[in-house]
Amino acid sequence: MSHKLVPDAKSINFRTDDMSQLSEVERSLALEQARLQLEQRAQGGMNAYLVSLELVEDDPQEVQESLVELGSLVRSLGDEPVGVTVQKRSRIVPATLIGTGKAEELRTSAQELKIDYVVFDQELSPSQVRNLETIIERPVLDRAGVILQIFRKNAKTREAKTQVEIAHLEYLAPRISNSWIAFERQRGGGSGGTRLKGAGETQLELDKRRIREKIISLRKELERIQTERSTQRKLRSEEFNVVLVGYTNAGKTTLMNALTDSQLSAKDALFETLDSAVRTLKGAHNPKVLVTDTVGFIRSIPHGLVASFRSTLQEAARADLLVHVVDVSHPRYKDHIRITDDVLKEVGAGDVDRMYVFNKIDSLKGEPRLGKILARAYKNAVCLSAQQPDDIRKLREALFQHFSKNMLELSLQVAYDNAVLMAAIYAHSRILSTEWTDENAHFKIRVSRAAARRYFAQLLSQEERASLGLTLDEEEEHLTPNTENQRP
Ligand SMILES: Nc1nc2c(ncn2[C@@H]2O[C@H](COP(=O)(O)OP(=O)(O)OP(=O)(O)O)[C@@H](O)[C@H]2O)c(=O)[nH]1
Ligand SMILES: [Mg+2]
Repeated sequence: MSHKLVPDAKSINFRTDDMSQLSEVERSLALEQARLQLEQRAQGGMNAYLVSLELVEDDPQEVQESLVELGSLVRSLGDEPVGVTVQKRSRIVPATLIGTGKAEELRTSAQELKIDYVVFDQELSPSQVRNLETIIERPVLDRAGVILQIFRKNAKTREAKTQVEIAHLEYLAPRISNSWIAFERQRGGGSGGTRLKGAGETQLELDKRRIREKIISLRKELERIQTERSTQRKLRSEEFNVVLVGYTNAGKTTLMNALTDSQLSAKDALFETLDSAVRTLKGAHNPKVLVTDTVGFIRSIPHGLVASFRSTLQEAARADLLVHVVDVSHPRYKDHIRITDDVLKEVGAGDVDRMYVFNKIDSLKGEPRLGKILARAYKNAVCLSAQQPDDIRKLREALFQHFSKNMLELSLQVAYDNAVLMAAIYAHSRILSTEWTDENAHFKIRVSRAAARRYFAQLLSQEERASLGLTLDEEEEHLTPNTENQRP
């Protein structure tokens, strides 16, 4: 069985060549090849055209802002968004998302503007991609496709590369299959093709199986890498762990560099950071505070990426404190907060102590009251500019204070048959030391004040609780309403 698929394909330069001179099959192969080049390339420099659909129920401003963000995504790939269009419709066209007339207009614009590929802000099904490519005669990507390409470009460590590769194969699998089907259908239509069609299906099955096998082996590889990493992480359990989280481009890495005197890459690009980095917070302190920088979030993050980055994101769930960094100069910063909070919940970090850092206040001119408004709306918030050394000093102080105020060390004697308490210790505290005697286990643990109150306070004597400023609910009932603030 010989399929000369790629060797037969004509190499097309979309900026100069006239696609109308090609046969249907040649066109389909040229598109397939262009798509592969687009996905495999190491460099930017391409021209992209951005498209969005605005339905009656959509907020026009949100559609515009999402398109601006799509433009930043394209620029982060090193490409240039040279044109943009929004189609308003009452409902989508299932086969092509936008109307076919509009898609035909796009073909003309693509020729005139020398477009290399077209990006849709909405998610496209594999068959919509195929139909649109046939009409527009350019490779078509959706938002998820662009995000995946940025991730591929920016992944540096073995772990990140493996995670991205899994997500990419999962994204690609249905699309590869569909172009095969299209190709075989065209060939079959040409010269009495039942045999060829059958052969194509076999090839399709083969491709699908290869991709599945590759995904399975990559997952195993990822597990191995992550097991190694979790052993390293155990060594650090003595320290306080601060994890920086937030929307992409919020300034996490800039803050990380300033707080820890590091030189990690921070720039005006989306998803600049994919690999978590851990550094020690500057300033004398015992125990040490470690700061972790993480991958940013974005709206409509491809599902495969959240899934394969799940274990990296779960670092957030193990943090003693999440510092949620927000670019408050961005008009949609509230959406960014919500989207970040949603992902955090999804990875099991919804209940971790949190501090909000409203960053980039230097770019906010003419809103002097915002700081006060935010401080009122968000408990535990700091407004700052990551570029101001004085602000960084204040944040560092706030972090130390948070830990001295909110973390407690407890000594607990636990009977061996008290499975509930044992489980609570393992799930909700950091174990500093364990001693096993004949009668019971003696744990020294570090917990947040909230967890101590919920899970462990009833084990302490009333005096111990009072000295730690912990109370049980029924005790609190007898106290005056203001005692919370009077405790040391
Ligand atoms: N004006 C201003 N710009 C800032 C501030 N903090 C960060 N930036 C800029 O914002 C851009 C993004 O900063 P990063 O630190 O890379 O952002 P990030 O959150 O790590 O982004 P990703 O890793 O892509 O998710 C860079 O160009 C920074 O120079 C600030 O306080 N003020
Ligand atoms: Mg970063």
